Amino acid sequence: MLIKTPQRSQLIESDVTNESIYHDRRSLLKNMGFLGAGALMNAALSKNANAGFFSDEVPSFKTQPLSYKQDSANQGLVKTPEQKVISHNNFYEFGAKKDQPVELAQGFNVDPWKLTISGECDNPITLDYDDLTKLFPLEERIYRLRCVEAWSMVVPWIGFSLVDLLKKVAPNSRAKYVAFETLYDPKQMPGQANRRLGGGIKYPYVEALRIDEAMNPLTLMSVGLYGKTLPPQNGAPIRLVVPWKYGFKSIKSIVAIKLLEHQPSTTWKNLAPKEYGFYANVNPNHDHPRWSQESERRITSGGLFTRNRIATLPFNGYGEEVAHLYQGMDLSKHY
Ligand SMILES: Nc1nc2c(c(=O)[nH]1)N[C@H]1C(S)=C(S)[C@@H](COP(=O)(O)O)O[C@H]1N2
Ligand SMILES: [Mo]
Repeated sequence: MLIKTPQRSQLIESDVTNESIYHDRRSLLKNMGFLGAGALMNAALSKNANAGFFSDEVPSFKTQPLSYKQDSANQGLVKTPEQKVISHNNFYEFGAKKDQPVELAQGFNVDPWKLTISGECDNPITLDYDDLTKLFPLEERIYRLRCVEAWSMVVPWIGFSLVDLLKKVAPNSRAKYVAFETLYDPKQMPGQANRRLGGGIKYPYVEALRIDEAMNPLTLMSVGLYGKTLPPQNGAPIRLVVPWKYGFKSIKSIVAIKLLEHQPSTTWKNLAPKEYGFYANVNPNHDHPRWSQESERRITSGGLFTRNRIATLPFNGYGEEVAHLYQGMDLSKHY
């Protein structure tokens, strides 16, 4: 069924969301021929198309409470309200619109799950669903998350450092990169079955880090947020969180981690290499070709028209912990 989206609903959406950059990224996809009437049709069909930026829908997916050690250092950060964290998402496997994942991911099956860690290492392992929350003591990490689209949140993640997992598999001397892969299951992920709904991305979604970035203690394998296991729209049952890099590096619903000798291809860099680099370190001095990265819109408890533009910090404010990883590199070249 084809529905012609009235011009007006587009206006309402951009007014309400105030998210011109969101349209910018979609216009890239559109220019590349990926989005068209179909994507607008999806928007029109979406229950919340005109409900605004955040869904007030109560998600039906059942999360479980977790035991964890509180983040004592960062309790002073003003957190983005949970309802916003779980209803304003980028997870193109469940639709390229911000309010689609919370609607389309509620039936997602996370148990059983298999996560395989293999490649250039001495002890490859496969974890199942229970291992993800039981293998390591869990800690809360309250981190800023800066999307390349120039909005940001503060999220109380729960998880463990990736380095703990890497130590377990014992990388060998050829291991220079760590690659991550999201589940490929078009039956469960409608964006993988429908090219338009999925924003034209070639699936599975893949990401990677240099091994020293992966070993940095800030690099988190997250299994929860706000005290509970992750809801599917945020990447259940396990996702990466790399707080000094643009959000697209923080790959969701991971089924494979591979230690590699050579830098692998990664999803957004592959789609538009002039716009999205391999490193993707948050950098206010290197603009996206189509918009400035000098500032960001912090998503807070305020309403839709709250003034919440703040300056973007180099490495998203985590320079003390990570700037040394890039010493001697030209960050405008290695963006
Ligand atoms: N598999 C997968 N991982 C993904 C994405 C995606 O579309 N697919 N989007 C990324 C982007 S662009 C951002 S900003 C963050 C958003 O995480 P959140 O929805 O939990 O805030 O997830 C990242 N991880
Ligand atoms: Mo993002």
